[in-house]
Amino acid sequence: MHFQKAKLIHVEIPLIAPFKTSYGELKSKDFYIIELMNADGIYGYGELEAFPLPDYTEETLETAIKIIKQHLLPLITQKEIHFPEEVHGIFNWIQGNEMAKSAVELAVWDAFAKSEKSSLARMIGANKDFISVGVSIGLQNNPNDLLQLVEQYVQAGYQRVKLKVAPNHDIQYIKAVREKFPKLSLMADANSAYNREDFLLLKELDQFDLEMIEQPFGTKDFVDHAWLQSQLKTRICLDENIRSLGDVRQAHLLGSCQAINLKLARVGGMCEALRIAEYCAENKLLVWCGGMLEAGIGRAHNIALAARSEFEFPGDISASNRYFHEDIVSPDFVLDKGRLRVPTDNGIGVTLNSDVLKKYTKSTEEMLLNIGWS
Ligand code: OSB
Ligand code: MG
Repeated sequence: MHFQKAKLIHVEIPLIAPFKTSYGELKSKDFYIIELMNADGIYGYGELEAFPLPDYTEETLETAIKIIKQHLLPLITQKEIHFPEEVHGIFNWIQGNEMAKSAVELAVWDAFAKSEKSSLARMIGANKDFISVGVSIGLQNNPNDLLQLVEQYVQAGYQRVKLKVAPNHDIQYIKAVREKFPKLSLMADANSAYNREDFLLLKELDQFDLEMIEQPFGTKDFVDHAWLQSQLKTRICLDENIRSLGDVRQAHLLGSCQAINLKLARVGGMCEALRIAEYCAENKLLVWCGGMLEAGIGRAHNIALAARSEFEFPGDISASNRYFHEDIVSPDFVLDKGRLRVPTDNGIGVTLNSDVLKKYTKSTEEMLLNIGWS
């Protein structure tokens, strides 16, 4: 496949409610859509999920878009691409920059699925028609506000609830939710807000029958996580630590966790994500699909991945209306008995909604590949 044209569309959609974590607060989803066109006029779409600030990982929207323009897009035009799996190898000499790589790689996957007249899900060997989904709730100002939100999402049918936690925003909140919802599939995500000195606090969290505690310690730490896992009966899940299959192997062999939050954007795209999912299944590590507050393009990619058989635990892949008043794709994703339907149309199975897109587009750049920027 020869790619001839790329378009970078900078979009910002307001979130229905601010999303607060131990890193800070997000009020909108600020992102880029990467549109590729090949010589047959087939389009492929990817979404750049890097955040404005280098807090969750070191990439930012600014650094990632620069890497995409200067290095990644020129690379995919230098030779014919026969399979989407080739892209990961072509990008391999570039260190890090997983979110930039993922945005471009996933656009290539979409284009290949469309040219083979297959849905992306079927193309990657995913057979589910529906996926079970959960919801991730940001830090709240008091336990009552949190209880109201949990109630609302449980009523809507979400099959699992994740609560963000941070020092002074933990025991009291988790306890309140657990008391009101004794049977709810519940978990906590700390976004690396704790360290070894907080052990007694984390030990206290062990009593609430949580599915797992996600990323309690630093984003590069495997050793203290292994020590903590040996002290707790609750599973530890790693998120920020996991940038490649190598990281998953290290975590597994050291005993740093029993579960992996797998995000396409954080591991550089589909090729690495599939390797990780297979490794987890072979090694009895629980693997599930995480989220980055994706808009419609990124959400569609996540759903294709989560439709594979390795993903039994409900992902952080909520319906469009959990995040936005209106999404940039049609159709948007609607909750159906706590599940989302896996699109069956070709490629990612959704199309850009040009009216909505126009409303939230900040800028557009077009690049004729091999020729330059216009
Ligand atoms: O830690 O999983 C996380 C959102 C942005 C950055 C990091 C995380 C999250 C979420 C939201 O938890 C998941 C989602 O609903 O997209
Ligand atoms: Mg997380």
